[in-house]
Amino acid sequence: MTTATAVAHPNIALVKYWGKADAHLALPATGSVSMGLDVFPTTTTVTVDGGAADDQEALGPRGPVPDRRAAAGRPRPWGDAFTLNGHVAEDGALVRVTQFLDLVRELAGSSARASVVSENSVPTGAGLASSASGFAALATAAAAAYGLDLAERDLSRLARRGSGSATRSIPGGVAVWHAGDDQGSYAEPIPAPPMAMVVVTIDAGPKPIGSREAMRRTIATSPFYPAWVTSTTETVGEMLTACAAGDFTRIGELTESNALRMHATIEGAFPPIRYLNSRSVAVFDAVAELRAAGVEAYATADAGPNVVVLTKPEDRGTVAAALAGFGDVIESGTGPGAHLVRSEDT
Ligand code: 2P0
Repeated sequence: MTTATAVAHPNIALVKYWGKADAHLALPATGSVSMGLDVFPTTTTVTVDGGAADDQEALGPRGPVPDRRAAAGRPRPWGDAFTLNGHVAEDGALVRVTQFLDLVRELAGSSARASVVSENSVPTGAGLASSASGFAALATAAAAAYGLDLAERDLSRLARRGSGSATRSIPGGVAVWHAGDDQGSYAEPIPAPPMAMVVVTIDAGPKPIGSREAMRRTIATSPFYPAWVTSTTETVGEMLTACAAGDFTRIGELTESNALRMHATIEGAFPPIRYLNSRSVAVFDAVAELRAAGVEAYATADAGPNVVVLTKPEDRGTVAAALAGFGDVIESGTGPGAHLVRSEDT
């Protein structure tokens, strides 16, 4: 058996990804730019059954293999196993992991099944990109466990197939995810000034509509979507220029503007989708007040009510103290890329 363990962190987009050009290949409609966090890591261990040439003939943790024809077209109950935060996953979550592992097996020329054990400290489903750290860690661990030696660029392309935002959690730090074709759509680190974030968790419960479905509805029904694609493409270029120049103020202004444009576009869907609630808006107001008082802080929010505030490392304590009344407040610096912490044949 081969076992590999990887750690990955979430990232928060400064310029958002919202909408796919190709759902099968997980190609985004636009580029995006993010900062990787150093909090909320996901640790994932993938163990591959080595010996069996045809894994479906092997005995697994769930017992002997049933008649494979009877299960044709259904998730393989004797196939991969996935445990998330101590709970055995079934149905949707297991299917998504199995489909991802199928891609890895295709690259590796393997038919061996795998056991995946993941500990995710992101509040799952709360709009804090749990799928980003989740699929970045899974891609890194699974590639190693199946014996693939992928360059960072190809690992980020692989992670992309699991979840779009996971592409950017492979390099970590400040990263750009390029729009493009399958070969050209990957993430890479970019130079940027020192930055920090303060995560204000207003609600850690599951969101009413997942981002994948919400993206589809936005594309299909929001009259603002074409303008989102045009303006975000421009904003990516402006953000890359601001990052290269070390212009924190410009980075912050572009970040807050792009987040509000994304939410406006989503709110334009029919039936409407609204992720921000009144407490989220109150945090945006408080951040504006901080700026008026001379503290450089800029708000952003993903597919949920929680607000993340971009600030300078020296101001993160001040910002966290000012926002403590709005919810759980966690400070983060710029985090590392996804990395292996263990890989061995047993
Ligand atoms: C982002 N979000 O750029 C944007 C901003 C949420 C709001 O990427 O369908 O879970 O798996 O590619 O990556 C969340 O969407 O979607 C996301 P899929 P994903 O971070």
